[in-house]
Amino acid sequence: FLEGNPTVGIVGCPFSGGQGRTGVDLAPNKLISAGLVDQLTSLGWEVHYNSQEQKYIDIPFNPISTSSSSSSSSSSSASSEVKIQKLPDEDIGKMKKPRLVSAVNEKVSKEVEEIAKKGWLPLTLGGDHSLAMGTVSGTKAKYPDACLIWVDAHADINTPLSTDSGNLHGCPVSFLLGLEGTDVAPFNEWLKPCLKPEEIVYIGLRDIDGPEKAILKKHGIKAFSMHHVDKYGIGKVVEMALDHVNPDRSKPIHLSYDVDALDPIVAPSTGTPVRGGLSFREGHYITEALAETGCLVSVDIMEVNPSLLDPNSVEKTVAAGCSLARASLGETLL
Ligand code: 4U7
Ligand code: MN
Ligand code: MN
Ligand code: MN
Repeated sequence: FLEGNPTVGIVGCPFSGGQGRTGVDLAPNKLISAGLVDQLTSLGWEVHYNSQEQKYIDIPFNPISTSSSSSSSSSSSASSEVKIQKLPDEDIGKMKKPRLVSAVNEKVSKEVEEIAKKGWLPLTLGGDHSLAMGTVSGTKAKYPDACLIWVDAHADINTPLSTDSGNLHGCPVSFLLGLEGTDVAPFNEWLKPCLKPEEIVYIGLRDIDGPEKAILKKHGIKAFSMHHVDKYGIGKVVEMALDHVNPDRSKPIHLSYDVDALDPIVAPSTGTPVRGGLSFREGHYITEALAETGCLVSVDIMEVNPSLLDPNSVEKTVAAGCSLARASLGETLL
């Protein structure tokens, strides 16, 4: 599906507004500092940065604060592009930071669409997983028949009505599907339902809210939990997952990978760790097998949080993020 020489456009998204912990916004820079660009270049990819700034494509974010007090622009991040726009961002219903999450995702969607339309593979580095509203809708704009493989401990399918936490990183899938309660401003000003229930499959689930279970059941959404990984083994699970969303291996695939799918021993520095996760090899097998299909057109690596736990934990998690990205882009063991 890609065109010309294999080319990847890295979309760095230093964004944490979809959940309550800061630090997940530091991940793109950490992954890049760990050498990801050279690693992908060594695999034979042409790697694209923002052409002017000679760095990866870094979406300018506008933190919208609820406080109306004076703006002490904490320019601790290296980005010169971050504009501080102090607008009120009150909760809408249960949704926290809806305007910020919506505005950022609209930008991400356009960026991913633009990269995909060049025939390149967008590699989005989160940031929290609310960003998948943007990445998946951007991929779908270029490839309307793309299927979605969601690797996560969580289903991220809460709706604005079902969410308990109000954190939008737990809701992106419901917006993509257009479930009840998602046709709501400001999201509906740009995000149209673009995914059918039969076009998504989950791998790695083990922490699903009650209402989410009901939603999965109601819409007949295919999910392979850790129970299935134990029962069938990861090889069979990936095969069954592909048979469901991509039986002829003829459709483009978007992979949205939340590193909390991995066991916390493998990827400890993430905001919502859940024990009993994928081993290092199981986690990487998924990306290797998807790369082998030749159908991967867009990849997200989400929820690395370099500010959590000790330096050793951070290093492990960042290294896992890089190796998952490499394996997704075709790195093999032999
Ligand atoms: B992640 C949760 F309640 N379901 O909605 C929620 F358990 O992107 C967690 O997968 C969401 O890390 C986790 O807040 C979102 C919670
Ligand atoms: Mn998760
Ligand atoms: Mn997630
Ligand atoms: Mn998480």
